[in-house]
Amino acid sequence: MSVEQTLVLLKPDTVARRLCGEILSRFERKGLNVVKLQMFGITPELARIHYAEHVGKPFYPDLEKYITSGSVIAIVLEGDEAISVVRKMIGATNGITAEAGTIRGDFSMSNRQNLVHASDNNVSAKREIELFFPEKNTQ
Ligand code: FUP
Repeated sequence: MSVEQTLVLLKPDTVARRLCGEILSRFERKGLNVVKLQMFGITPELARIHYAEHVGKPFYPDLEKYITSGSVIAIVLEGDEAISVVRKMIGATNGITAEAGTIRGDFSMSNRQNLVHASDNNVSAKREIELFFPEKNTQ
């Protein structure tokens, strides 16, 4: 068992629907620690870096429109096996098929407006934490 950090984004639909507290509280009640947190708007440039693997796919233009449509909250969560624990808690990409009891399964009916992003492995966690919380901006 190893202590890991993972990057979570509360996407614009979470902010618009006032579900930030609900979702953050699930992570805290589970036992994960919030180590960094910041609210800001994602620019199209940042969206293209964050979602690099999806740029060029048919759904990318709508994905970029959505993720840049309002404020997001970026959070670094830390805990034992945090990456897989958080992925399990958020559920499958599509809210319609996501298991009940997961965040997307309980609060989303969409394949795009699915409330949260979470890093899916060690490499993406490191990359995404550095992208949203660059060292030079932290103390
Ligand atoms: P996930 O890791 O569950 O967030 O899902 P992916 O990395 O596969 O996709 C990233 C985001 O692209 C999803 F959160 C929602 C969006 N998406 C679409 O808008 N349409 C699709 O057909 C698939 C994904």
